[in-house]
Formats: sequence, structure tokens, C-alpha cells
Amino acid sequence: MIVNDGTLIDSEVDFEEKIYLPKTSKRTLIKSKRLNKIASEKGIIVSNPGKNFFVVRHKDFKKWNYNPIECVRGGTLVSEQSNSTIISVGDIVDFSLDSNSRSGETIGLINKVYQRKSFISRKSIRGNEEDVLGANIDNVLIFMSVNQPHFNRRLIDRIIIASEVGNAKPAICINKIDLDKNMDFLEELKIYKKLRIKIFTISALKKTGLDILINYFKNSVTAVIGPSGSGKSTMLNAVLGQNIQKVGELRHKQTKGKHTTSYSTMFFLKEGGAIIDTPGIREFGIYGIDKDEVCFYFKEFDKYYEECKFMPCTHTHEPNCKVKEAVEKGKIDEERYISYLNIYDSMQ
Ligand SMILES: Nc1nc2c(ncn2[C@@H]2O[C@H](COP(=O)(O)OP(=O)(O)OP(=O)(O)O)[C@@H](O)[C@H]2O)c(=O)[nH]1
Ligand SMILES: [Mg+2]
Ligand SMILES: [Zn+2]
Repeated sequence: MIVNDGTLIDSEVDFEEKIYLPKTSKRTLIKSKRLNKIASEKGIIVSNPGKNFFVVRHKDFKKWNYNPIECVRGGTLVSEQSNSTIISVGDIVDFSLDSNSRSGETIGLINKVYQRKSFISRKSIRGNEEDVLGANIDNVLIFMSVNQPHFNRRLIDRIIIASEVGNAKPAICINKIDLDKNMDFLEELKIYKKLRIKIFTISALKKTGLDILINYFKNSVTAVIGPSGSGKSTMLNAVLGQNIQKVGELRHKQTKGKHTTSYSTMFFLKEGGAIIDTPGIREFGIYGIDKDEVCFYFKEFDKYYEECKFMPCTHTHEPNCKVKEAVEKGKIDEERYISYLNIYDSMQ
């Protein structure tokens, strides 16, 4: 056992994993009787409403009924992450219950965060840091609506890249199809089918298309990401069959939502699987790749890239750029190319 600044890391629990401990000059001795009480357990972060975190015991993970335990960050936290968001929803952690709490309530101490197998991150609004929206996810469901607000192609393409960077599989869900009976928008989105990205069309309000969506959610962890007002929480309530998440009202003549959900929460489905409902996003800065790598995430550019006169070619201003030519000839979707330029220009 290692005692470090009053925080216990039980070496028996983590015997097989090498723990990196930051160097510290201060050590505290904890009596062995107390050590038994605070031995670590494995858990998963399901929400982070403020300073505190709610954790579900790992053995209860994916169970419909569970009691999240309120936890705080331990004084010394061992993280396997290099990311700037040390703890985020979906993270696997070790926590210990602090039985010495003065208030009489049991509160947990998070003392280790395990390596993320996947994640969806963006650039933090305030700086250039990483903002992890969800960890250890299988899927990212890009959630938009036909209208109120109209779906945003720039945002779709940005979230697709971020999903791939984070090792998660993107899919698209277009909600509020009750507002567009002709489904004309499908023509505009058919490019994503070509790119092998699934498209779901639903009305969360009228409860259409939900069975297929539930099937997609089954036995996996999905982060639902999209603009405010697109109906993420309405969909979640409809899928869970309960009014768990607060749903916003669209103000008169307003087509933008007003951020009803303020923090991410993971919910478990009776059918198996988990969904993370996230706050609406307005901006999505790509994190973790260089400007010159962006083109590799536009897979439809690949077959033209080799023919470009210059190598490397940024496909922006170079003469004899075959990617640009393919756009002009209609072989590459123009909106996708505009997204590429938009992302390329926004990066340093
Ligand atoms: N017409 C129509 N309205 C819908 C549908 N789904 C949701 N809405 C409405 O859209 C508004 C916003 O819904 P929310 O579920 O709060 O949207 P959200 O994406 O969770 O928004 P944030 O939490 O702010 O990110 C509400 O007034 C819903 O009633 C739908 O399928 N059709
Ligand atoms: Mg919401
Ligand atoms: Zn080129």
C-alpha cells in the first residue's frame, strides 16, 4: 500500500497496473484499521453538475437501477490522462468512501482516473485546451433538427472529425421531421451515406423512428452531441420512457435554443447500453490534430490527393489541385469542401 498526502491507493486492487505517483515531499501515515474502510472501488463517472462528480459502481454499470455516489476529487489524484480535462463523464475511476465525513453523509474521494479508450473532445471555448465531452464512448450521435434550428453542415463535419480523432464512431440523427413532411433534406445529406455514416430521421415529439434508434443505442455507450434546441433531451426522455431531463422551450420566433441542459449526464437503457445527454454546443473547435492533417479526415479527397501537382498540397490555393478540380466537376460534395476550408482556415 502506498500512502501519499493522505490519499490511499490500494496496491492490491491495482496490482497488475503500474501506478505512476507524482513526487511529493509530504507523506501522511494512515492507521491500518482506517485503511480497510477506505479501500478503493472501481466506478464510472455519470455526471459532473458542478464541483462534485456522481459515480456508479463498476459492477452496477449499465444496470437500469443504480444509486450514484457523490464524490469529490481526492487530494492526490493519479491520472493516466495527458488531457487537460482530468475527469469527465464516462471516465473509469477508483474511488474510496470517506467514512469520516463530518456531515454524516458518505462522500467518495476519486483517487485515480484510468486511461480513456476513446473520447470526444473539442477545443475549450476560453483557450486552446482540450474539453472532453465524453469518455470511453463507442458512438457519437450528431444530433440536429430539420428546422428550429436548421441543421448545420459545418458543425456536422467538425463533429465527424472529432469522433474519428477520439476513436469513436460517428452517426447523424435528424430530429423534428414532423416539421418537414417531404423529407427534402435527405437529398442534401446523402453524401454521408456514401461516407458510410448512418443517418437516423426521427421526431422525438411525435415519437417516430425511435425503435431503430433504440436498437442503435443497445449494448454500447453513445454521446449525443448537437446544438441547443435540437431536441437531445426530448429524444432521451422519449427513448427512456420517462421525463428525466428538462426540455427547453423555443422562444417566440427564435430558432436557436437557450441551453436547457447545462451539464452532461449518462443514462442507462432498460434495453442495455448508455446514452450521454450533453449541453447544446454552438462552437466546435477541432482539438488534437494539426492543420495539415485535416484533409486526411475528408476521406473522399484521398483518391484525388495523389494526383495533385504539389505534395503536400493543402487543396486551398495550389495550382493543378485535383481535389479542387473534383469539387468543380461535382465529384466531391461542395459543402464538404466548404467545411474543409472553414476548418483549415480556423486552425493555426
Ligand atoms: N416539432 C418538434 N419539436 C421538437 C421535437 N423534439 C424536440 N422538440 C422541441 O424542441 C425544443 C428543444 O428541445 P430540448 O430537448 O430541450 O433540446 P436540447 O437539444 O436538449 O437543448 P439543450 O439542452 O439546450 O442543448 C422543445 O421545445 C421541444 O419540445 C420534434 O421532434 N418536433
Ligand atoms: Mg437538453
Ligand atoms: Zn490538392
